[in-house]
Amino acid sequence: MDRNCILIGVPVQDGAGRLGCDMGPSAYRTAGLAGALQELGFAVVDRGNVAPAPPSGPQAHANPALKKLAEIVAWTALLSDVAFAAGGEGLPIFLGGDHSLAAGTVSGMSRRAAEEGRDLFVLWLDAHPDFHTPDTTKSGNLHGVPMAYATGRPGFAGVFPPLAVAVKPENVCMLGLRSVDPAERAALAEAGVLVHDMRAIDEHGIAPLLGAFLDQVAASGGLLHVSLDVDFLDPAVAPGVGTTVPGGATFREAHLVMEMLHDSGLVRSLDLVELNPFLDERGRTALLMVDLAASLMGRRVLDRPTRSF
Ligand code: B3U
Ligand code: MN
Ligand code: MN
Repeated sequence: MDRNCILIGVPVQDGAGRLGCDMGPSAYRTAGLAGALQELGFAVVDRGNVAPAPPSGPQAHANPALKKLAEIVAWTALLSDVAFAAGGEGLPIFLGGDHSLAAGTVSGMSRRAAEEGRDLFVLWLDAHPDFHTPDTTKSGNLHGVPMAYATGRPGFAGVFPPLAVAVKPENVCMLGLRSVDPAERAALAEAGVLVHDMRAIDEHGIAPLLGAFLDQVAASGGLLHVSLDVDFLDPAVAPGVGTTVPGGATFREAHLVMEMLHDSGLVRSLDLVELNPFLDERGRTALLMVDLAASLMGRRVLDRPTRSF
């Protein structure tokens, strides 16, 4: 694991259905992310927040439901370049912001992997697959499309920035799904994405499912990007998110995932997304996300501070 950690604030909220994700980067800073990483021995640079140039006007599309298309296209173009560059300098942690930011971070990291002659693998920790295209989304919220974009699904040409290097769908593992729209279900099956929904986690336990994927990444010499959506977690432990879905990962399952990721030594970049501080309770979701990031970066369970609320 790279010892240089680069924090990049991405206050995008135009991809989500409600306001508030733009406060996410501040909440992670207030919850002490940089200090937690420094305690683990990382050199941490906080680059502050990034912002794209405002789009010159609305962008037309046949789907009238689409919201803020021009804005999300601008974020995607910017973040793809930012991720490509930062991925060559250290381990970037993208502080969201809504999940639309992953269209940029995953595509940028995929280009970075190709530059190194390797494949990008993506671990997608989310209640949702975010596998809509601009044509299939009914809500029109573009945080529902980033993985379809990054894997080169049809429907993005001439709408989103051209993709330099598509992620191979078989290199993507989605863990924790429990809210999948019919069009996404069909597209996931057609593309051949590895999907472990909550039922699979209940039946088999999260460790063997994740372990098999990590073995696959290691065997192929790939580079791993982790995208953690707050709603991967059960809303009982992580209420600070706009799209709560019951039946999510427990505190213990989430920490185990992070600890296994740390032990694998494979992680090259991380998204922390969908935190909505306006909906949080006394910062508990922000603090939990910081604790999970610290687990991923090597904090051991016995070193974890006890939190009370
Ligand atoms: N699939 C639904 C719901 C959703 C996706 N991502 C989030 N919610 N966070 C949609 O709107 O596309
Ligand atoms: Mn998501
Ligand atoms: Mn989600």
